[in-house]
Amino acid sequence: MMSEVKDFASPVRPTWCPGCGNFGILNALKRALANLDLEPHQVLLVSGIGCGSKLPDYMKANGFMGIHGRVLPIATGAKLANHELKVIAVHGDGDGYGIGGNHFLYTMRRNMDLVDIIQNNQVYGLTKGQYSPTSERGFVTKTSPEGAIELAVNPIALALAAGATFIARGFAGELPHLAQLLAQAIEHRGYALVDVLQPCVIFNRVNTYDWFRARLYKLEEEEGYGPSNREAAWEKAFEWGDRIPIGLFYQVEGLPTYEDQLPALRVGSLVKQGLRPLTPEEVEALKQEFV
Ligand SMILES: Cc1ncc(C[n+]2csc(CCOP(=O)(O)OP(=O)(O)O)c2C)c(N)n1
Ligand code: SF4
Repeated sequence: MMSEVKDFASPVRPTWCPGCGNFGILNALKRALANLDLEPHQVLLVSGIGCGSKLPDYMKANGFMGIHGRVLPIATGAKLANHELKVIAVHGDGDGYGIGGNHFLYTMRRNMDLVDIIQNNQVYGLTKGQYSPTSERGFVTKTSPEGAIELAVNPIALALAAGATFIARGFAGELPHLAQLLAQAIEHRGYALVDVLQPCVIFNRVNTYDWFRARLYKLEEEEGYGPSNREAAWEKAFEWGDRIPIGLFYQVEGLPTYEDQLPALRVGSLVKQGLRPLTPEEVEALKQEFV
């Protein structure tokens, strides 16, 4: 029997503000998983702390809500323990690109086989509206009345530079398109970034649904664009103004993942490897080696 969107429904009602872009991401993710005929027990959602990180509560699947910024180390550990799980990290731009920024770079370098969904609302939602790593320069908040000073992080360019093997950007207001991108990311073997433009209707009054709708276009509709050309992707990564691309920027298939190469996993994933206590002789041999 094929799985359905309702198989991923949770009885917990979201506490997100009405109109929050996270609803679109939640619905697109359920649709992507159902379209791939996956079942809740095959999926692990790992989140951190933030409005968006509440998502695992609102879906039926395995879930782990970690601490702010440490989503990718937890997702990595889970994947190494059981690489049959579809591991999906889901967290805000503050969590993923700010406090978790170094994990972001290192998970890409390793080509861990997991999906990294960033709920990119360009603001700290949960803590009530401070500017975030992706806030545009000059973005005014109560704690930055004269505007954000730093340059905004460019996740697509960072991902390209760090060697990510799947790099996409979606929009929370384009559900079928986002569901398709998420399905592609889940099917990709290796690290897959899906940066999702996610309007925060309370604390970001600049990057609204209307603001995005006036600017977004789809890469797949751009004549001559294909996701296998790194140089073309690099050029598109810097397009952020009157026109903003969404879709698959870049994908390279067939490269080995970290799990493929880790010697300890050659005989199978850790959950499949039997554990046994050391014999007294083995303990003695270890003592001789280290004492
Ligand atoms: C180590 C640590 N530092 C800071 C915080 C406070 N804090 C909680 S959520 C958050 C940022 C939320 O922004 P983002 O990650 O973009 O998620 P959003 O709420 O916008 O979905 C911060 C700074 C925390 N919980 N833990
Ligand atoms: S504060 Fe913003 S990100 Fe948080 S639930 Fe409300 S609209 Fe969504």
